Parts: sequence; C-alpha cells; structure tokens
Amino acid sequence: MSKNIIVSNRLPVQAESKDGEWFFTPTSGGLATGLKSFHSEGKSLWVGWPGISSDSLDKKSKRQINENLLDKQFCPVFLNEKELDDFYFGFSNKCLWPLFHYFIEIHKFDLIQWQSYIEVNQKFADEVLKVVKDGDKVWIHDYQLLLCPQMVKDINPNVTIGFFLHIPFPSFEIFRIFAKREELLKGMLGADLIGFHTYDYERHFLSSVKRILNLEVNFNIILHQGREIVVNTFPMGIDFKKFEEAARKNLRISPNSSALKRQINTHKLANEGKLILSIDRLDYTKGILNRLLAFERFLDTNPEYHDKIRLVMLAVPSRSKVPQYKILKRQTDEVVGRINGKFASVNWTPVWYYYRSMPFENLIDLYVSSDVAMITPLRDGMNLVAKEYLATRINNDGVLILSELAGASKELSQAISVNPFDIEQLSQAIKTAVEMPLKDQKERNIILRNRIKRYDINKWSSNFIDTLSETSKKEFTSKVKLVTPVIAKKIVKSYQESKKRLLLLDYDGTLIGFHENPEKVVPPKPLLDLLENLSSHENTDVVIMSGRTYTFLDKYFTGLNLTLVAEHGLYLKQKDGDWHKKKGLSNKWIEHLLPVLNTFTDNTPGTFIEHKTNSLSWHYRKADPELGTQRAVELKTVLKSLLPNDLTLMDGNKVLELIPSNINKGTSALDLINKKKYDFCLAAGDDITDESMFSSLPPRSYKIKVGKKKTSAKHYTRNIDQLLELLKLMNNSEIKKEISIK
Ligand code: GDG
Repeated sequence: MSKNIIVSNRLPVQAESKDGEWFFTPTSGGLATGLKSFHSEGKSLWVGWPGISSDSLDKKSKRQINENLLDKQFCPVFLNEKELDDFYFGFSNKCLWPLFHYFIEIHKFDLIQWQSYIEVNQKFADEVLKVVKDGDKVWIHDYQLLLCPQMVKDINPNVTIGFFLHIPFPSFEIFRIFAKREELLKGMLGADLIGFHTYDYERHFLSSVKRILNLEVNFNIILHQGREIVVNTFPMGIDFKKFEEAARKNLRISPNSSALKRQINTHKLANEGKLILSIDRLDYTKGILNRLLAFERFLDTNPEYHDKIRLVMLAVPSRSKVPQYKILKRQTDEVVGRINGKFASVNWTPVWYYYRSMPFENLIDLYVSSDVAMITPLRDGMNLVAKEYLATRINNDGVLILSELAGASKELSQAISVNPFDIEQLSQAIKTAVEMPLKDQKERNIILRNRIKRYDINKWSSNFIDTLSETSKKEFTSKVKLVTPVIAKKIVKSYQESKKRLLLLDYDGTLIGFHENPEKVVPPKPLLDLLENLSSHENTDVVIMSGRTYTFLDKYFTGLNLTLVAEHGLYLKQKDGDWHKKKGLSNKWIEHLLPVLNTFTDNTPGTFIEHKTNSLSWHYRKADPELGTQRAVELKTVLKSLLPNDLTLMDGNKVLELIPSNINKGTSALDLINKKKYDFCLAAGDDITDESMFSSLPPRSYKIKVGKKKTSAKHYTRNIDQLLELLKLMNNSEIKKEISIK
C-alpha cells in the first residue's frame, strides 16, 4: 500500500533526555499544529529534525531516538550545531524569512550559509529517497526546504511531489533582489503541485517564474522540463472540532479550574472588565510592538476604560539566537514596562505579558475568556491563531480584529479589518471591538465560524493530497506517452529493422534550446556530428525542418548530407541538390500588414519583427511576459480581421508568424514522404508549427513532441536532451549492427 511522506524542517516533537531516558514533547507553531492531525490519521511517515543538535548525541542516543521516533512514524534528520547555525538560524531565518515577509532591510545573504542550505536540503532529500517507494506521495513543507523538491525529482523522477509554502511568497519586485533567485525557483519546480495559502502568493510566484525563468505559464500550469507543474491556492484550516470541543469542556468546568482562569475571572468580575487577547511567537513579522502602541494610544484617548480593560499578551519564545529576535524581545519588554508604568493602579495592570509557551489547556483558557482577539501581524502567511480563537467562540460572541496583511484576512472578511501600520486605526478598532453590540458580534461570528468549520484542517490536507493524486494520475492516463526507456528501445528496434528511413527534425526548441539571440548561436559540434552520423546510415534520410532562413541553414548544415527545409517550407534543399523556392507566391500582403506589426512593436518594449522572404514574425519573448502575452492576444484579434485567405497566422512559442497558407511543414513533409517508400518515419518538434508535420505523417510513424504540451503527437520527451539521447541510441544501434555484420 502506498504512503504519504511529510517532509518539514522540524518534526512536531522535541527530543529531550532525562536521567538517560528520551522524552518527546509536542512542539507548537503553525505547521506542526496543522499537520499533526493529518499525520495521526492516515498512513504517513514524517521526515524532519527532532529538535536537538547531533553534536550532543553519541551513536547509542541516535539509535534510541531513531527507534523511539520510528514507532510514531517519524523519521529523524540529524543536524549538527554548525548546520543549525548556518542553515536554520542563518540562511532560513536571517535571509529567507525576512525577505519573504518584506523586511528587506533585515535580510542578509551569506554565501557560506547558502552552501549549508544546499547541503542540508540535500540531506533531507537523501532521507526521503531512502524511504520512498513507487506510488508514494511526498509532501514537502515550507521555506527551509525550497530546494528539496528538485533534489528528490532529480534522482527519482517517478515520485509524485507536492510542495506547500506556509509563509507569503513576495511580489516579484521583492523576490528579484534575492541573490540565488533562479536556484530557489528551480528547486521548487521539482514539485508536481505547488500550494500557497492565498491567490496573491500564487500570483506573485507565477510572475517570478515567468519573469525570472522565462517559462511558459498557462493559467496556473507551468511547463518546465517537459512536465506540467500545477500551482494552486489551499488556505490552511485548523482542527476546528478539537478547539470547539476543548472550549465546550472548558466552559463546563469551574471558573477556578486553573490559576490562570482564576486570575482572569477576578479581573473580569471585579471591573466588568474586558479582555483583549494577543498570541504569537515573538517575531517581528507579527506586529507586536505596533499592537502595544495602539493599546497605549487607546488608553491615552479613552480614560474611561482605565481599570476596565486588559491586554493579555502571550509571546512564545522563538529563534532567540537570531539578533533581530533579541532586539525585539528587549523592545517588547520596554514598551510593556512603559505602558504598565504609565497607567497601572493598585488594582489594575493594563498589560499581562507572558514570555513563554503555555500548555494547550491554558491556551483554551485564554481563548474562551477573551472578549476581543487582536491579531495584527505586519505580514503573515495565514495565521492560525485567528481561526482558533473563532473556533472556541461556541456562543458566537467575541470580536476578531485582524490585519489585512495576514493571509487569513482573505477568508475572514467579517472580522474588523485593519492596516497594522496605522496605529490610530488600530486604536479605533479596539474601541469598536469592545463596544460592539452582542447581536453584531454574533452575526459576524456565525458566518466566520461556518467558514472555518467547513474548510478545516482535514479538508485542507485532503484537498491538497487529492489534487496531488490527480496530477500524478493525469501523467499516467494522458494520451501522449512519455518516451520511456522501454519505448525508446522499441523505436530503436523498429529503426534497425526497417529498410528505408526518414527522420524529420525541427531545429529550435527540438535540437537546440532557446537563446536570447538565436541568430548568434552556432550549432554545437556534437549535434552536427550526430546528425552527420545518422545521415550516413544506409537508406536513411535526415531532414532539418526549420522556420529559420535558408542562409542560416546553408551556413551550418550544408556538407552534412542532410535535406534542409527553411522558412517553414518555402525553401527546400535536397541532400545532394541546390536550394529551391516554392513558386507563385506574392508578397503584396506584407505592405498591408507590416504597419500593424510596427504599431504593436512600438507600443510593446522588447518586441521585434523578423523579416523572412515570404513571411513576417512578431517576437515577444524579450518583452515583459504579462504585457507580451496580452499584446499578442490583441494583435491576433487585429490580424485575424485583416487576414487574406491565402495567409495563415501561426501562434508559436512567444512568436506570431504570418505565413502563406500553402507553406507549412506539413506540405513539405508530405512532398518528401511521397518521393520514396519509407517504412520508418520519425518526426520531432516542439511548437505549433510542427503540428502540421505530425498530421501529415502516415499512421505508423513516430511523432515526438519535445516538452509536454498540447499536441497531436503520440509521444513526448521531457526535454531536448532526452530526444538527443534517443537519436544517439538510434545512431549507436547502427554502429553495433555494422560491427556484428563484419
Ligand atoms: C507559520 C506561518 C501560518 C502558539 N502559542 C502556543 C501555541 N501556539 C500555536 C497556536 C497556533 C500556532 O502555534 C501558531 O500558528 P500561526 O499560524 O499563528 O503562526 P506561525 O507559527 O508563524 O506559522 C503562518 C502557519 O505557519 C501555518 O501555515 O499560518 O502564517 O508564519 O496553532 O495555537 N500552542 C501552545 N502553546 C502556546 O503557547 N500549545
């Protein structure tokens, strides 16, 4: 039976030893809380760091930890002190975390830490590769492991990989300043499904993929290395039932059941006081200082609330080795001290500040007793605390003040929405919240609670895993089949056994990759040798079917014993003949349509027109990808209304081409096929202009698309290299045959 493998930086438990025995205590934090229930339900293995430096562990301890954890289906990745410093505290939390949360002035890139990030990601990938079996699904999490998907895919391309980012993906203008931006994106693209909390993050990611990697993106699907990578939004939910039940139980038991509850109730009963709750890890992204300043402003401007209101602030210690967190701790202590010093009376301390983590039961005490929850991060991927607070409001009372910069705000639109940078607005929101009529509170909370009840953690994880399964199924059921080693063998065998063979090969995107300036790229020697060798096989015709000019083809391919087709079929040169141009073509249309193309070129920076003998091409690969695509759609509409019958508009890879209708690779291929009785035909091409070639081939031919795209071909290779491998196999098979005959 297949299993799911969860991979995250930390396991949801912390290993600790006492008197020679190992204990494993649960950790808090969004990812751990969220995935714990998914892990405990299904058949899954969880790969991650067990929370202790391996420097302090001898062989025996490691073995004991391993055994203990394996019982719980956890699989530890051991990290030493240096790795933790460089990979975790360093690169992940001094570089990626601030950058992805828009704190560019804090973010620091360090080459040594980057090296460590690569090595540790490889460590995780190796651990996954040890335990993964065919049919398993691997679900990799978060910003610490952005390179891991590609590292797993590189070694085992048959594994289905999902990746989920728990923090925001920043806009392109922020992401572009990151030194290793290509590497990070390519690392993520090893996954088959990439998930984000909100559509904004998805949009930002796709924009970076288009602009930085120049990849083709159709809606939410990225074409990369012959794979279709799906990108989608999965807003993470919480274990609603668990929080609701805990709240129900909490309200049933005595108000004095815990010291914390006793304290809270004394305040509430004595003053008919209101309680405002603030819970976060102590992190500069969470807006803790602004929240305190807003509370101070509220007390300054609303003296009638003195003695009657209290901010209970739970700040959970986090990454305290990173200097920025130490600074924040000091600042928080100072501001809390200042506010309490300024307003406190004998019976009243305005801010109750806890710098520690609390047991789950106490967390529930806080949730159920608070009249208002103030969740105002400066940036937050989602924020689960906001959802947990709502889940505990079983009587539908209570008010949520929520930052519009938390991912959760996209779903929780009935909360009081605030800009966390606007202290005045935050202070106003406190007043609105504490004075909100119960009826209003209930109306809002019924809608909010319904949403988070329906889309809970189970829905979230099953939605992600189901989408991942569909993605992998699509690969198996697709009509266009990947050229696997078995299929390659079959093609080679058929090549060997046939008597008259024809190979029709497109050039750009099929035999050679795309370049900024294609005109300047010389075909590499190994490619020319391979083509020459193939064409030297007995009874074998090798044809280059290109959209390039005949001067280009002439310059590099004459003398290799190849047949050459240039400008999509306008020019033909048989292997032992001269160039011939198709007759009877008028160029009159160029005068009419060129001004239209010129206007679009002027209005779209980066686009240019290529003039060929009988055709015009409008290239937009160097334009801004979004603007280019939009203008291409507009230009297509204009051209279609002006197009004469004998002219065809072809929509190629970032190029629109106007070509006389009787000129296409299909008619040229047909002319060639009809000349001789071929019993083996193979055509390979990568874009729309090659489709007519595929359609004109006899039924038993091999039609191969380079890259997995919409096509009438029967097979595809993931990339150019895979096609070249196949051609090399065909070449070698002939050499072997010659040797065995001799
Ligand atoms: C990251 C993203 C995204 C907190 N204090 C205690 C405690 N917690 C639990 C809460 C909640 C979790 O920790 C915190 O989750 P958040 O979502 O609020 O924040 P991050 O840790 O920053 O999480 C975030 C999340 O990943 C999921 O994708 O939402 O945007 O930054 O569940 O209840 N639990 C206990 N004691 C505490 O003192 N027991």
